[in-house]
Amino acid sequence: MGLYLLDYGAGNVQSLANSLTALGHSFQWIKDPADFAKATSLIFPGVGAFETAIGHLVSRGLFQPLREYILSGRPYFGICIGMQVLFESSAEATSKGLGIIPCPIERFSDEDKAVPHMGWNAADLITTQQDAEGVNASSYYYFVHSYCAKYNPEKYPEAMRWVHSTTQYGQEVFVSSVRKGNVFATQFHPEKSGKAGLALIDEWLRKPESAHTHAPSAPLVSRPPAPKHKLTKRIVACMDVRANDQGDLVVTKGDQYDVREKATTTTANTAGAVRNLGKPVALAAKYYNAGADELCLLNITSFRHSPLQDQPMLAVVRAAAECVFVPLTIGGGIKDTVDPDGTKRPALEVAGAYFRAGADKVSIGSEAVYAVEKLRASGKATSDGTGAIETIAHVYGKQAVVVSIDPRRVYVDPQTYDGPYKSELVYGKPDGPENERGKAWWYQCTVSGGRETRPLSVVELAQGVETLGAGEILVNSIDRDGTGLGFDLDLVNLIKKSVKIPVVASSGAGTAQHFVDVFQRTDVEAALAAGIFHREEVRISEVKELLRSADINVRDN
Ligand code: 1PR
Repeated sequence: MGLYLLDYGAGNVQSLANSLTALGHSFQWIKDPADFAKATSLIFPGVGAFETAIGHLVSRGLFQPLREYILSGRPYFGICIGMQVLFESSAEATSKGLGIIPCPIERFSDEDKAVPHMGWNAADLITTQQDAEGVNASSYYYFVHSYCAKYNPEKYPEAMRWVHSTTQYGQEVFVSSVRKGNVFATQFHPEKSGKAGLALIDEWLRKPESAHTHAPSAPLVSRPPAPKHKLTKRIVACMDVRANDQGDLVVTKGDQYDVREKATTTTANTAGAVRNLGKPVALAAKYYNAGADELCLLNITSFRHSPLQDQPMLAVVRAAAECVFVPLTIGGGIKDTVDPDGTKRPALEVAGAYFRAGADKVSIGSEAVYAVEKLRASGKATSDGTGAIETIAHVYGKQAVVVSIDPRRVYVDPQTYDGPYKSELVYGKPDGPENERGKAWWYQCTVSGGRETRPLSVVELAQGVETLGAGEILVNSIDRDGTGLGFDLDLVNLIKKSVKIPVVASSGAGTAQHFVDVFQRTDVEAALAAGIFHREEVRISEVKELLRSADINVRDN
């Protein structure tokens, strides 16, 4: 008897398990239908695609037992897809949901905003007359979804009696949590919502099970409470990871992607060595506690070997996920690989290993370039669906797939240039940096960490990966990497204006002001830095303090 977790085998449930362990709660896993009878309370952390979730529940004989458990009146806590399956259906899938809440799940409009809704937003209680269930209107919670239950009391009055909180994204108000009888479920991920989310999980678990069985229906209100917040801007701390010359995995940092110490800046015995800025797990924990909204671990030499053979990287992810309760993105080597013994490893299997280790998103670099080149060469509008982006997005949801772009500027003489990508040219300003004056440039894609340029522009790559199903784009810049000169705002704007999915600006941050600049002068949802955080030149709290003073919405720790 006791608390059980339901894992349908296609999502990062490890994060929830890590949260419960960190909070001191024991639990068991539902492994087959008979286990439901032993559960006196159940948490279903659903990550990924609705179709995949329903498909796995049905194929494992868990779908009906789940419905029977919920209808038995025992406490149920659903998370993300674990909330959406309570509804009748989803526009994301042909499969039906449990139909316990009589209304459909629909897709966000992307007319006025990026989709998926990815980041930290508030959850506004529909009434303060009821038990808040740990939902704190002044906290921020992590959302990552393209579909939602839209708040619509006129069309779905019975369903809206389940509403516990609503959230506004763009011009749309949707149901961010439901609570009625023995059911409590959140669209956001409390296990990835830092201290506020952990407090919510802990509150639900510390209550006696009898306290979770008779939650009253919500009042039907024509308009939900005025949202107090909007989506915050995200600050991402990035750790470029590789083995140093002694074979230890270290956090390194490139200077325009060159990670080796220069003779001029170090003592003779470290000249040429791989820069060592610390241990990955220790730095991940440090940045989580310092208020980073997301962490990114990039295995920058993974192109040399199969990441599944690279057990140290999986061990780093597993260890980091045990002490970090905000989203964790893992990049490097997410592609079809062949092990030294000839075993083929599809990208989906490589990604699955990282998700099971506790990653929330995987970042694809080189493979995305090749996939878009292949798509463009086919002359078709869509691919054959067998590539890394498509297969991972299909199983884990597009929000789990980030594409990391490694562009390098190609300078041309604007007076005489007659080459490709004229529409993407950026022109140097007379009062701009000396190396830009009188010149123009476009941005060329590279693979293998900038070691090889490819016949593809960043706009072609960005729009190509959006077509293939990527959920977010990480825009690096080889020219700005490690320079401290600030983000390449021309590059960031060029990409942000060419896609409808969220974009993360990266490379070049040197001061807190650079974060204000990128959020004031582009529409990116997030900004990433590495060197200034590793070298402790700027603290994350200082960045957020300056952003708040510029009236830019950011999450408190
Ligand atoms: O091609 O799918 O195996 O992925 C490889 C991944 O490793 C890609 O995401 C690629 O960007 C990254 N990578 C490869 N080589 C390097 C290198 O530095 N030699 N890291 C590298 C690139 C870019 C950012 C960096 C920001 C912020 N790093 O991650 O952290 O530029 O730096 P800053 O704030 O110090 O300026 P695949």
